[in-house]
Amino acid sequence: MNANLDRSSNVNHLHDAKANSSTLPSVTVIGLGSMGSKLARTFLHSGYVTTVWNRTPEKAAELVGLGASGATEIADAIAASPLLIICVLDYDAARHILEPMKEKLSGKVVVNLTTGTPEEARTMGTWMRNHGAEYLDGGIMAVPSLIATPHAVILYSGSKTAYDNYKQVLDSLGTSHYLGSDPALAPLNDLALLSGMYGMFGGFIHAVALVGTEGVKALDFTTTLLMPFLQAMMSTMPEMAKQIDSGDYSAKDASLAMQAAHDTIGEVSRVQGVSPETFTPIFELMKRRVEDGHGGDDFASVIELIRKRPSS
Ligand code: FVH
Repeated sequence: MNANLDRSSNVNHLHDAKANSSTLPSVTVIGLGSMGSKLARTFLHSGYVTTVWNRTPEKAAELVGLGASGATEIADAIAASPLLIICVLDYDAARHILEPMKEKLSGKVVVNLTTGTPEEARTMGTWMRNHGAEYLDGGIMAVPSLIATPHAVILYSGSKTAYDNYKQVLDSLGTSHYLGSDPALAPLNDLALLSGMYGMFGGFIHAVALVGTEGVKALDFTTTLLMPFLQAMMSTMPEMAKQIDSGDYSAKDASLAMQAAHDTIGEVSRVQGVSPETFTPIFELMKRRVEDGHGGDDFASVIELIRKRPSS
């Protein structure tokens, strides 16, 4: 990937986009899978002149019917708008589409909403800058049906200028969060949020399986007991987060030694015929922390067994 810096044209274009607030900027959406199609429909609905392109052109037909311009060639799609939104399967697909177009990217703002790794985002950001484009990486924390509602949280990182200039356009998709200038931050936070979600879902299916052995209906248990309980437990998270930030884990209510004294959850699960395999990993970490002499700590100190501190 060759360097081809052309910052001046970027800056001019970005100033134009912000200055002329009475004219809505036009948008190109590249990738019309379930998510890309919904993004394009949202831009159209919000009044933006929208151009669309997809590897399989048939997927553009419905959007063209709704008023989008369907580009046959990717080069035409890129030329059509100052703002390019790309949302395809993965970064390999994004590179496959954009690499042959590198000479056409100068002066564009590229917002990549494809899911990827922090390293892929950083590499893509450098490549874009080297070709004169402003780059924002994005992580969509929502399914297509939530797009255009406040529940669609979308994380952005990369060019702050691009974010500030196109925030209004991006806000039409949901609730935007800008996380910083390093493009890696959006995918890192995206994956961290998903990890939190899967941890919670793992606990959910274990809990429901456990009470299900005695005929308790999943829905009753979930709405009446589990959700209120988890909400109460979630309210303790800021305190745990403070402990993690400060490194002071002194137990206030419930020590690790007390919590890890007996594997009652694992034992009862086995007696009831339920596999404890979603619960066991966290319990093993709690026990290890106690064995290492930190039984007087709160739960949050378990992070010391898995964390890597940022290099200063
Ligand atoms: N859908 C969702 O709920 C999630 C929510 C969170 C974020 N993701 C990410 O969004 C990216 C796109 O997801 P999608 O749901 O739109 O995915 P598909 O419906 O499978 O569409 C895939 C599009 O990618 C195109 N594509 C795939 N490979 C290539 C390639 N080699 N060259 C060019 N385009 C390619 C595909 O084109 P086609 O098959 O229609 O020709 C679709 O446009 C994704 O990163 C999610 O993780 C969505």
